[in-house]
Amino acid sequence: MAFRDVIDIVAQGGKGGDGGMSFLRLKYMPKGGPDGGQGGKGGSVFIEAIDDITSLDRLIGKRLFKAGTGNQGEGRNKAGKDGEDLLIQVPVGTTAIDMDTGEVVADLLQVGQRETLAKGGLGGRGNASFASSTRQSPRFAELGTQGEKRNLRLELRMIADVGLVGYPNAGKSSLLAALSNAKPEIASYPFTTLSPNLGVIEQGLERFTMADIPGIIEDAHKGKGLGLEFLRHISRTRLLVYVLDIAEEPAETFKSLQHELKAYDPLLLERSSLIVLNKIDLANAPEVKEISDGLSSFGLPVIAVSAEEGQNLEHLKEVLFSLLPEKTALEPLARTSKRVEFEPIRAKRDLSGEAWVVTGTELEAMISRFDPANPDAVNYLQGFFKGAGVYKALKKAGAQDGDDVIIAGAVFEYFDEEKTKEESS
Ligand SMILES: Nc1nc2c(ncn2[C@@H]2O[C@H](COP(=O)(O)OP(=O)(O)OP(=O)(O)O)[C@@H](O)[C@H]2O)c(=O)[nH]1
Ligand SMILES: [Mg+2]
Repeated sequence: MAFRDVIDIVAQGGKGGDGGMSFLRLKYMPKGGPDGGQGGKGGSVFIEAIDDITSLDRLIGKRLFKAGTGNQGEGRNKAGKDGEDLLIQVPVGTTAIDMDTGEVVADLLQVGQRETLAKGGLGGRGNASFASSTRQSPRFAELGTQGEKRNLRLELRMIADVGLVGYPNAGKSSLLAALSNAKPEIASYPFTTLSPNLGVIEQGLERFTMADIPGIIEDAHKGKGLGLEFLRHISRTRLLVYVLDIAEEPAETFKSLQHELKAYDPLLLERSSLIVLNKIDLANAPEVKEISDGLSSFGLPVIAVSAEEGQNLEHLKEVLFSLLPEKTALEPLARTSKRVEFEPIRAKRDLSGEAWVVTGTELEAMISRFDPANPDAVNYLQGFFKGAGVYKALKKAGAQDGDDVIIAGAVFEYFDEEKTKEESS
């Protein structure tokens, strides 16, 4: 079975529908008023944590997750239909990181939690919205805006209450299988487990989850073996269990495991922990006692069990329940917010020196919402330019009547403010 815990996707909100361009047509009213309705909103892309999956496998093979486009506004002031939302379902413990800004867009810690990955575009206003006493038949409408588009990395950190760590072959999967409902693969060779397994352990009404991860070996932190990249999955467990094979130098192994964990994240050593000494069926009682006592010197509780023969497992279960620290709310990853730089209006000569370029955040956004080839729309925009201070800025910079003005890629002609006023009335 494939197991993916990191996957890159593109989330794209749907484009908003354009505003409708329509005029009321009645039998005895050939020249009815404008009645183009609002364009529909573009659909958004959401991510949601659900209960019954434990990997990102379902998303393999798909890269673009695009929500539906909003429909154009219709006549009779009828709004266009909104675009359909798109829902991406992932396991609890998934984070979504914006690859371009580094922003943590979503950190899903609970079943049912839902966050927006990419917002849909806005619908444009229909021509009915642009009617005024001086403009009774607007022959233009506002365009819908593009939806947000984000390059995202989805990353899963399993959120298990208890995490099992140990050398390959120590019996981690056997322990998980013996204690929980999980059915991981178990075999007598190292690196049987290639991806984490998650199980649920129940006692009366209480329950907790337990995960095993691939075996860790010496120098894992230098990239040896498989273990290290999977340590991420135990980074949020509340209790760590060191699983040691009684026949494989348990004390040395324990020290080596702690060394590797520390190299990955020193805080892991401060986590509530215990030692499970496994495979006690391979030794006699005095040997088990001697080794257990020796391990006690590390200052952690030591429970001796046989996962295979079921020895002392009920006791281990009780200890696990008693040691599990209170469930505290998980700390969500820091959310750095995306900064939108706001640029005021500025006019300057373009590189060729033959035209003027006017920039400004609000201004550029406004232009993208109208068709520059539609004279009525341009007329409307010119009214907006005036209010926003574009003419003032151009005049101050030295623009002359008839000069070309480029705003967000669209070309307009400059006329002195006073003349423009006469024209538009
Ligand atoms: N005798 C004995 N053998 C055991 C016990 N627990 C596990 N084993 C055996 O040890 C071997 C490894 O067990 P696994 O549970 O696959 O070990 P693991 O730690 O998950 O190993 P990796 O997935 O490779 O890291 C298997 O052959 C098991 O049958 C035990 O209590 N006693
Ligand atoms: Mg295993």
